[in-house]
Amino acid sequence: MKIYTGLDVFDAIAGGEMKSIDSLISGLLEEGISPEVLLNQWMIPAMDKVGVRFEKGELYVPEMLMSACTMQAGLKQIRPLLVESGVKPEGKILLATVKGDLHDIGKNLVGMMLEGAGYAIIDLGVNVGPEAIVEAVRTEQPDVLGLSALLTTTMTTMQTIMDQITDAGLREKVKVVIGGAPVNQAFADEIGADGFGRDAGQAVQVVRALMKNGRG
Ligand code: B1M
Repeated sequence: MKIYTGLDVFDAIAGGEMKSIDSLISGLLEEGISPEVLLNQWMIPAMDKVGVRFEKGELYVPEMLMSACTMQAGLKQIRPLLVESGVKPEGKILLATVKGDLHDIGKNLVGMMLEGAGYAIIDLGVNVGPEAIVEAVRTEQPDVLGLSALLTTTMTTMQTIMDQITDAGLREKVKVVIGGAPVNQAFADEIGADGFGRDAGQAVQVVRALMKNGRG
């Protein structure tokens, strides 16, 4: 009988092998490998490898998409385990990937980690325009708005969103945290966001710190 390891999960995601991911992950979980180890040591690095190969021209969009779908399937499986703390919400977080941008794996991870840290998540999805975001801030009254962008062409929409939130008179009512590969602290400062998360773990720390310092 073949013994599977985290490396098989890495290979399945990097190779876009949708069919094998469910049984691989459930087998490893049964063997006692923690969902955090699977995620941080094997699943995220696999997507990093996909990104590097895509950049080098070794992979094309359909292959990258197969890897992304495999990653999503794996995340779906470990999601309940990552969020099973089940305590009453520490606050409400509104999440969105900005207009023009369809990347949602990172945003979903951030949402999961925040959910695991005890926050209630409202996820508006991908390709969300500034108007819809402003409207959701108005109606949902979240403590924190989390924005994600993976493209250098879409990160600038974050500035538009900040401006429209201010114009709508809502800026004092919500903290804004941004993240995504092309975004950094300097950009967050430039657009006047309250925080920047380099990864999902840091996003939780930033949200916690902002909530501690009082709402809005
Ligand atoms: Co796209 N893509 N993609 N892609 N894709 C990138 C981003 C790219 C860097 C690849 C490359 O060239 N090396 C490149 C962007 C270049 C740039 O703008 N400078 C790129 C490109 C060019 C494109 C297309 C234009 C390709 C094309 O069509 N020619 C196209 C654009 C589509 C669109 O959005 N309009 C496109 C399409 C796609 C797919 C649909 C095939 C797929 C997305 C599927 C999906 O998300 N459902 C895809 C993928 C998978 C990638 C890569 C390979 C992986 C992204 C990912 O999921 N990473 C990516 C290369 C890379 O980043 N290495 C790439 C894993 C994820 C866990 O990390 O998303 O960074 P990440 O999230 C992290 C942090 O950034 C942070 O925490 C997360 C967890 O640790 N974070 C936050 C994210 N959001 C946060 C929010 C926070 C805080 C932290 O607070 C709220």
